[in-house]
Amino acid sequence: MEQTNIQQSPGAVSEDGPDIFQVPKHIIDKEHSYEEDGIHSYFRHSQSYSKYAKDTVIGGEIIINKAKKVILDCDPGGDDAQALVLAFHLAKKLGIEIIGVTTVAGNAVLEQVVWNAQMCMTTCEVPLSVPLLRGEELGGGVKGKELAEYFYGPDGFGGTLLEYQKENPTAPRPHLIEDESAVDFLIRITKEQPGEITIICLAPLSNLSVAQKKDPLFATRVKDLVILGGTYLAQGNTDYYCSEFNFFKDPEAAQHVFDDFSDIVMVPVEACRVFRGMPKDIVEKPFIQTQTKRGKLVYDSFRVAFRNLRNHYETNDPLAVAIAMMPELAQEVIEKCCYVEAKGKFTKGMVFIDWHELMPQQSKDHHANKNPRRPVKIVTQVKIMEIMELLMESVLIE
Ligand SMILES: [Ca+2]
Repeated sequence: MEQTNIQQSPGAVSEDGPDIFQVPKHIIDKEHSYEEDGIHSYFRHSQSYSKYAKDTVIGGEIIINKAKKVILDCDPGGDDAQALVLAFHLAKKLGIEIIGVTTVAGNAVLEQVVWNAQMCMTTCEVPLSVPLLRGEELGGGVKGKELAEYFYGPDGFGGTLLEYQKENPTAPRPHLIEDESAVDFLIRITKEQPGEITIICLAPLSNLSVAQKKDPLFATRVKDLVILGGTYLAQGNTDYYCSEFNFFKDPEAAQHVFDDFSDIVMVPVEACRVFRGMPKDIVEKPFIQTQTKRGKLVYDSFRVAFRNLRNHYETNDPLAVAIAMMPELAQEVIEKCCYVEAKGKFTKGMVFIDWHELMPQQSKDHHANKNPRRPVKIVTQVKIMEIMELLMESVLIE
């Protein structure tokens, strides 16, 4: 039996053998000591809340499934590019099957996002047998400058797409786009392979929400979701402060997904701020332009964001890929029931967490509660040095 080099609680081996990861009850935070110099005060503040969160870990082991078959739902996006490069690298390395790539508007308008995904897949030399599907426009009428143009550039990709289109006005589009919509693909493929597919969500959750509305049994056929998004400390990255970008852009979709899906791993934006606590020369390594095509893609797509971050690299999406494919990279996980606020002057897109477990939870008898809900596994800290090594590895391999 293949063994993972993680610390497991006694008696933690499940019938699924090596394909699970159980977070030890006693959180370990001794492997890495980051230099304190330069740590943003915001980051330190988050850590103090994180200590509070540790005290509220519910009893028993927390299990995160290791993905075997994956759909990448994305909105490239500079950090999506990094995430896709990492995903295709890890899939090949670990024998994980990538079933398809679905797109959704988010960092840029849908058509630009599809183009950017095509460029990522071509650069990663993804075989044409891996389908790319066009997804949904955002709910709520979010358009134009309300996307992330201010952060990643006018094409969501550091200007790379616009340059490519200008230099190659008649070139055929890279990688095929299926005629089937992302929503129809999600519904169909989960009927063909029920209970087998993990969806790694790197974007607003519009595709999942629309699929669930179209087919109310869709959620029951998805193995689990690993979502990059949301907040657990209400320390978001949008103008609404309490919400994270992906949830803010389509809060109704996020609410819908948290209402209907029962197996969710959430990597919230606060966990991604771990980059702020790292020495600049280390955090820059995977992003510095390398001689490989993948390295150039990552560098170019992120160059505007780099300037917006005051010449510092910080990325979100790759963390969800890493956790889905290598759950042992989770440093700290808590389990709490979560709800998403779709409206509110300050709370649009905010995740409400039932810290004291006062709301009804899903019990073994699913009919025991009128509003059953299973706890969400919230990854609050990751093993960032290992992830940095993987990010570096993913751009160095041609
Ligand atoms: Ca994204």
